[in-house]
Amino acid sequence: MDVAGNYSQRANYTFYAPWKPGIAPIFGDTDGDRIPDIVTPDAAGNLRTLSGNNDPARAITATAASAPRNGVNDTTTSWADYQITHRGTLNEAGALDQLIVHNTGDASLKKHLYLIDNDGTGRYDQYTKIPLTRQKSTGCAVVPSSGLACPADRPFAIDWSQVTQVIALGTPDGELTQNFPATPTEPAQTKIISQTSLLTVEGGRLWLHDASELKWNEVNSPALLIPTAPGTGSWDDYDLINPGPANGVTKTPGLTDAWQATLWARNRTTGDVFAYPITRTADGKSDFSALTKPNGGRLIDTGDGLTAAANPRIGAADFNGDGFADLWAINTSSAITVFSGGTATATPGKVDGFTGLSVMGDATTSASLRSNQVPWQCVDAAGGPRAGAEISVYTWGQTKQHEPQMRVGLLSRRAGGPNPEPSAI
Ligand SMILES: [Ca+2]
Ligand SMILES: [Ca+2]
Repeated sequence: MDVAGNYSQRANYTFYAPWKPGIAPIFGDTDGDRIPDIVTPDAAGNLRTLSGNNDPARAITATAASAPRNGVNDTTTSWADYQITHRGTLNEAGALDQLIVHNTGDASLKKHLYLIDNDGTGRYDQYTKIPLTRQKSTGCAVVPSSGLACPADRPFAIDWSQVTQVIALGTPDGELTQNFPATPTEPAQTKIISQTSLLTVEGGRLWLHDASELKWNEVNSPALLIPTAPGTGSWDDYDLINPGPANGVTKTPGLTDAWQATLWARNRTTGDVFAYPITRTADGKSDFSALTKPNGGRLIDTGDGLTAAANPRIGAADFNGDGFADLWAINTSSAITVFSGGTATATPGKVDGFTGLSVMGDATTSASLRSNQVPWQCVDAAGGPRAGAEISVYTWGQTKQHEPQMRVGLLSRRAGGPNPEPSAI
């Protein structure tokens, strides 16, 4: 990031920096540089890891051929056929994110939900893919203020084939790290000790899959339905987003403060983004009431053209480390834009809207370069990313740059109130 707060994707070679014991891990980080990453397939089906100081030349972190396949004879399936999500781990020894991936097309592969372990250096093609066990029983999540009862009839497929979306939600109870003292064999270190839960959409409904309390790298049983209130729409019309804790700290008398995960969702048609905070009951249970109404979220972004058609890939993480989750989107030209999350009420960690946008670069192989001395100019492929494109210098605002407009200083419009002053963030 430059002095003006702009993100950029640098083309200089940065040598690889694995996670160091003693350095507090960051949720969303896959390679140990303490910056969250975007892990996404490129046009060739390789898996690429993109972050603020990423070197595009070495960004492939799993080859196309390493994607989960049915057998050695299948040479066509690649990471491009998978939905990919990450935030923390399904074990208690984590420092770097695991991936959870689900095939989007192949009928046989869709039956499996795979955990892809990080090799400790950010690569995802070194270890055996772990198929997560589908639960045999179901129940309901706690939704006390929704007025909804747990339906007796809870259709639940015998495998993962009905999953149309999956996110690593983060930890509903609150994300935690812990310092571990040195042992005779290991130095002192800080680890993530909270496990991520998974959230799936199946038949338009939300299912919560907590991490197993008995076995690492497994999901808990029963699977928990989050019932949908009648007349509030279908989750099929939204894309789930996992910002981690984005609603500030939860304070409950007699209980430890908690940074509970929040769900965001993008309306696929309008592009509006909504927040659905997970809260806590007086007796300490995670309360999912806000997730019972797809159309009842709190509007946190509108007017940015983030429709599914224009920006097929969307997600969130705190890229600049200011404690507020940021929103990222990749458009149909593979340009990555980041919107910085901020608060309108001076509440630490609670995201009410977004300011400006920054172009990180290109999600395939090219990169846009910007000087931190001349932040209003950049170098990029002329006419958009394509093989053999000439390189030109652009001033932000020219129509041929990937993202021609650049809004600065305003939180996005929010529901139910005026725009806050720019100084609010
Ligand atoms: Ca990283
Ligand atoms: Ca941020």
